[in-house]
Amino acid sequence: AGCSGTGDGGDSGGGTGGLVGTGTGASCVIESPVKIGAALSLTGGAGSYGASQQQGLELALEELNAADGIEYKLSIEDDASEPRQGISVMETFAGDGTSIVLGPTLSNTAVAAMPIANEASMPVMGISTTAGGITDIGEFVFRDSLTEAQVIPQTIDAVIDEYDLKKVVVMYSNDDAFTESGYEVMAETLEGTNVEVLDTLTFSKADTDFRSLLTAAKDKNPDAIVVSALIEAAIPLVTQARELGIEQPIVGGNGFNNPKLMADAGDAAEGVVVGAAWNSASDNAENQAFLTAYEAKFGAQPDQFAAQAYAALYLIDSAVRSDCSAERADLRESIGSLKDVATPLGAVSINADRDAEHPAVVQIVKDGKFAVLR
Ligand code: 1QQ
Repeated sequence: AGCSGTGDGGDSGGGTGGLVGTGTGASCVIESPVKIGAALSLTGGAGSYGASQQQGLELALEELNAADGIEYKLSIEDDASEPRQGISVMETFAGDGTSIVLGPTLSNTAVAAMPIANEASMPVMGISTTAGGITDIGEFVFRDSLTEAQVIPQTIDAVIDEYDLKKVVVMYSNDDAFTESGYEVMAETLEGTNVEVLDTLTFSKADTDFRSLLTAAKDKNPDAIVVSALIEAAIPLVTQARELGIEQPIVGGNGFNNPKLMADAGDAAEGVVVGAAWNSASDNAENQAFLTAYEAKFGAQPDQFAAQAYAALYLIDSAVRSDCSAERADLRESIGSLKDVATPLGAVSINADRDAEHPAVVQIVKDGKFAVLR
């Protein structure tokens, strides 16, 4: 098979010679190392998500670089969980010939930083961003992370069914792009059911004392509390809810998909329900291989964020090999055409909105671990 790449992809980053190779698929050979950037929250409030993402990427990088024909060079930079730092990291990647950037970790940072990539005609792929509208930033913006809108409705439906919910209290932090977007999906989903929303309580993502809000919630006597929060708020919120005697199910959005919840909240996390983009128990071959390799490399079990990061590098490799080019413009086309790529997340396709499609799962914390609710 001949190479379908056509030379200059309109890339202004410089240093892109040799990014169009010969052959396709497994036989593709690209001369220059393919530069992949990652803007991850290694410090700051989202640091626990970023640490998992880094490990997922490092494992995939090692595996992919063992294959013939393409060498990937991965550069991971800390976005510090901050939009400003995310912008600065993205500007550096846009100017240094990087083929594609993964991240930033938070939607709140992504909405500020991804426009820089899009304006530079450099593909960028969110690997944990779940707020609505992210890929609307432009035609170079992709993600392999399912959105809140793809996960929350089935999660709420499952909880209504499982616990025969009639009335809930909703809580969310109203100063973050992801938590606000997650709240909107929760509210809309609940509106389409017979469940009554007794109250909606807001807080800041920096808050750590939820006792007065939780007392107000408890006084309403809800059947469950539905929460859109990042992990740093979720941990004290769940802990204090149980301390105040709230035994009802707590239903969380993507921010809760973090084993730090069980590590730090301990028994209080039991019974928390959360929709997830990755089923750790999935017996598909890619997932089983991922679990084994991750455990061997890091001596720990991966979480959803590691799985999504790992899957993203495989999606990129699949795209690069499909037309044997890592030029930015070619990559934009080839990522947009990905269909049914086998990953630990299941078979991933990129849809017309440049979002990922693959199965989701509803999980419940049981004995300190995420288990499948349904
Ligand atoms: C977002 C999220 C966070 C939980 C990512 C770590 O889903 O910011 O979109």
